[in-house]
Amino acid sequence: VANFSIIDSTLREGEQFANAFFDTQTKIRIAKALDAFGVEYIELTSPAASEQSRRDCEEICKLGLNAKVLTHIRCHMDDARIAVDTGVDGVNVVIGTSSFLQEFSHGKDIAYITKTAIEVIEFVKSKGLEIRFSSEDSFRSDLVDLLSIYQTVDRIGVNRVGIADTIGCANPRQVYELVRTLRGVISCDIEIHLHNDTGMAIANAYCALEAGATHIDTTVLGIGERNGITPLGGLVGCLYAANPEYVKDKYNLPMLRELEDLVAQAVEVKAPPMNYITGSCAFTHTAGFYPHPPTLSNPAIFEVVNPEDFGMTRRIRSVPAV
Ligand code: HCA
Ligand code: CU
Repeated sequence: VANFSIIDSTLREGEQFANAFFDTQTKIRIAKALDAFGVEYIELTSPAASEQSRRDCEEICKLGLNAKVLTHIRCHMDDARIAVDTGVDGVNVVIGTSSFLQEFSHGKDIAYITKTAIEVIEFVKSKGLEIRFSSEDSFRSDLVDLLSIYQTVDRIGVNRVGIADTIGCANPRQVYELVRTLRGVISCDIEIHLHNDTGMAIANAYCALEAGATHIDTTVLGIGERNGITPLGGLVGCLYAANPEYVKDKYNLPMLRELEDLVAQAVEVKAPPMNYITGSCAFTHTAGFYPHPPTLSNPAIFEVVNPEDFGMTRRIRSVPAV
C-alpha cells in the first residue's frame, strides 16, 4: 500500500483520553513534534467546544506547519461558522448515523442528516477549505443509508468521506468489505477512524488501506476515548514492514520515540516495554538457546524492522544455557 496520508488526532481524539489535559504550550509542542515526524494532517478539538480550544486552534494554525491543520466538528452550522474563522486548512465533520446514535444522540433521521450535511459542506467549501464528512458508528449503521448519504456528499464535492468504528467492534474482514463497497460507489478519498477496544485497530487500518482507503486516523501511543484508536507507532511499523523504503522516505522515523515520550509525559503514562518499535524490549534478543546466536551474524533472521531506521538499538541478552 502507498499513497496514503496520516491524520493524527492526538490533539482531538487524544484529548478524550482518561488522563489528557493539554494546556496551550503542550498542544503546541505536540503539534510541532507531529509535524517534524511528518504526519500529513493534524486534527484539533472543535473550536466550538470551549473558548480555550478555539484560541489554541488559532495558535496552532499560526505556527506555519507543513502538516495541514484540521478541526473536528459536529455536523451543525453553528460549529461550522466558528471553525472556518480559525485559520484551519480543513474541517472534519461528523454525525452519528447508526440507529443507536440517531435515537440517543441527536434524534434526527437520515433525511434530516443529509439536509444538514449538504448545508454544512456547501458552507465550508465556499470558504475554500478542505471538507470531510464522516458517519459515527458506521459499522452499526444501515448500509443502504450509509451508501446513500456518502453518494450524496460525494456528488456535491467533499474531499473525503470518513468511516468510523466508534465502539471498536469491527474486524479486518468487515473493514475490508465496507471500504471496498464504498470505493466502488464514490470517487472522493476515504478516511477511516478505528477504535481499539478489541485490539484490531492496526490490522483494521491496514486492511482499510488495502481496500482503497486513503487517509488513516491515528494518535500517538493510541490514546483516545476508552482505550483509544490506531496507534501511530504501530501503524507506521506495519506500513514499514510492507514497504520500508517508502515509509522511511515519507516520515522522520527516528523521531517516533521522542514524540511518544512527549505525549506519554503529557498524559502521565508509561509506554509499555513491549510497545511496537519503541518499547524498551522491542529489539532485545535472548541468546543462549542457540550455540551461535543467529541474530548476531544476521539480524534480519529475527527482525522485520531494522532498529537503526527508527534510531533504536538492538540488544542481545545472554542467559546461561539450560
Ligand atoms: C467523536 C466520535 C469519533 C468520531 C470519528 C470521526 C468516533 O468523538 O466525535 O470523526 O470519524 O470514534 O466515532 O471519534
Ligand atoms: Cu473516535
